[in-house]
Amino acid sequence: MSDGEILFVSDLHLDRQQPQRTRLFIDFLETRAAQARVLFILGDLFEAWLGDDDPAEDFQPLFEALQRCASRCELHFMAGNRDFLVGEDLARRIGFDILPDPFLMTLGEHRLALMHGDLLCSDDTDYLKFRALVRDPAWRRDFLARPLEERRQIAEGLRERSQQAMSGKQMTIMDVNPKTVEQTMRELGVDTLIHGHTHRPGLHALPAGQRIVLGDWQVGLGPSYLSWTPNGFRLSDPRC
Ligand SMILES: [Mn+2]
Repeated sequence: MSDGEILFVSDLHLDRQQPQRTRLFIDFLETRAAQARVLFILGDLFEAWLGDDDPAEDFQPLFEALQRCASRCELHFMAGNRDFLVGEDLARRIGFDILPDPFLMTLGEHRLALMHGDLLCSDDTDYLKFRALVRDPAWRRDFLARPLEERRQIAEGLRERSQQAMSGKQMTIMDVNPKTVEQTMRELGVDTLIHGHTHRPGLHALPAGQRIVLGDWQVGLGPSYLSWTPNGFRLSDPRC
């Protein structure tokens, strides 16, 4: 890849009930990201996405800002655990492509793996079972064939169950497993791993290289993003 700034964000959790958060991201797209050459959105752009046939009128200003962004720079999206139903229709509508998880790339002297991060939380076996189920093409087809309102109810039920399950889990279970991180980096042959999902932004030096964790977005805190220029990586998060 040639020179020019590359930005990485994740875990915006945009929600129709929280227009301020969407506004914050639109501002970021129109200001900070306007000069970037590439923008990666590494999952959980939406708090929930139930299918591309949802007209999502409330998100129209967001879609327009993303379209403007995609017309200026390369825009890439990777699904998170909350928006894994984003499909080719929305991708075409906005102008991004959908990356596999993990996605490998080279940046300067670095060999990178980009991930959402949920696969690294390997102590949470219940969640990984659920993930395998909902990522199955047959499950996806069946779910998307149901009326939108029914999908909403199913998703609501799933979310309640997941919140109950989470409240009984230790915090360490919901963080990455260090052995899984080491093993993943070794197997993929990378020196840099970039992911979100855990909402624990930070830079971690490891024997295999470095792990960079993107932060979640909160209205009171402001934008959280990672920037790469030929001078290196810079994590910009109000908590770091
Ligand atoms: Mn997530």
